[in-house]
Amino acid sequence: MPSELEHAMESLITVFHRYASMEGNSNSLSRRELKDLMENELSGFLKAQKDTVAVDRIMTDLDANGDGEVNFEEFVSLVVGLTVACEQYYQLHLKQQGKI
Ligand SMILES: [Ca+2]
Ligand SMILES: [Ca+2]
Repeated sequence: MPSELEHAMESLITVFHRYASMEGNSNSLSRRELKDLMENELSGFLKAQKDTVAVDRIMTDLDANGDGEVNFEEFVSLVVGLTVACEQYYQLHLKQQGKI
């Protein structure tokens, strides 16, 4: 049975490929696939990002190799960035509760 962390890594891979295989290249996210993924899988964390302009900006930011698509490596940098932001928020929350 996979550990909690291994399970999280597996989920990242599964979710990425579920959306990446919807159209075109099945190993990368098109603009529309990225938009669907963000709307369905990151709606709690990205409430303010639902407009198309924000999706376009995120797409451009993520597309490190400039091919107009987001591959797994580029996608992971989004998840890492969000996770770091969440962890900072989590620390702040603990501090406010006087736990650290
Ligand atoms: Ca695709
Ligand atoms: Ca790319």
